[in-house]
Amino acid sequence: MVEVGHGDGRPVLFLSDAHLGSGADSLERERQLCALLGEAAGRCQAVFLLGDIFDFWFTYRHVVPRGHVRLLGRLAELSDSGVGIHFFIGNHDMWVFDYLQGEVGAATYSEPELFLIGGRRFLVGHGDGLGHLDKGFDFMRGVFRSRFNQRLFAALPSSLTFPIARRWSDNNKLRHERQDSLHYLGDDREGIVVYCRQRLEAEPIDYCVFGHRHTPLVMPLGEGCTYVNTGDWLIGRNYAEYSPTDHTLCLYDYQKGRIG
Ligand SMILES: [Mn+2]
Repeated sequence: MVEVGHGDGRPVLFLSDAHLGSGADSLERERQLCALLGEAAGRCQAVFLLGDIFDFWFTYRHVVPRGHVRLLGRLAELSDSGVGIHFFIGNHDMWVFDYLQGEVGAATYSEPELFLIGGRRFLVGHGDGLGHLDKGFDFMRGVFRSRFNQRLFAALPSSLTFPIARRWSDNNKLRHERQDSLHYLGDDREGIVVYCRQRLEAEPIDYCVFGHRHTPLVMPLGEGCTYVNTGDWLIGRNYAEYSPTDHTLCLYDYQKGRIG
């Protein structure tokens, strides 16, 4: 279990699925995200970025892909000012690898992880491939997470590989639309819920915080545990904020205020 923060009462932020690089308003979304993180710098002790922050990324040994410089700079500022950054790799930006660890000191995770924040136990992750309800997705995830395929990808010219990656990203989006999956699908069809309930049988957890579903949600899971989905920073401008002083975890929209 990873202990988070400085033991003080300052809040912790969670957000996911900005899919920067996707859509005509990407730069505007990036600026708004930087504004939120700028406010967080003086106010929060840690920020959790729960996956698919970038719509696509590939970390090369010697060169850096174009784009996202505002966010990368802001993350570096945050980290330098002492705010802990916890970065989860999503299914769109799984090839970030250790880039943010090295550049901005962000602790990076590729699987769900348990954290102790203000004395409460948090199970945190992106949320893709959990519950193993979609075998096709599981297979493709395995293909893209294979070290061999990653080395092959790195060795090929980006003019060839980036269009392939773009298609994988678009295919993921089509899958979302086809399944009309922006709505809660039911307890037995929500992979994150299936997974969290299994984890809850083995150990006590106070909060399960995930992204990936693009649907902001607060829901009791039983056993005193609350499931929070951070929605997105793509259609919404959603984030969750946990206050260790009064042990509340609330959902907000940066433009609309509190939503849950
Ligand atoms: Mn995702």
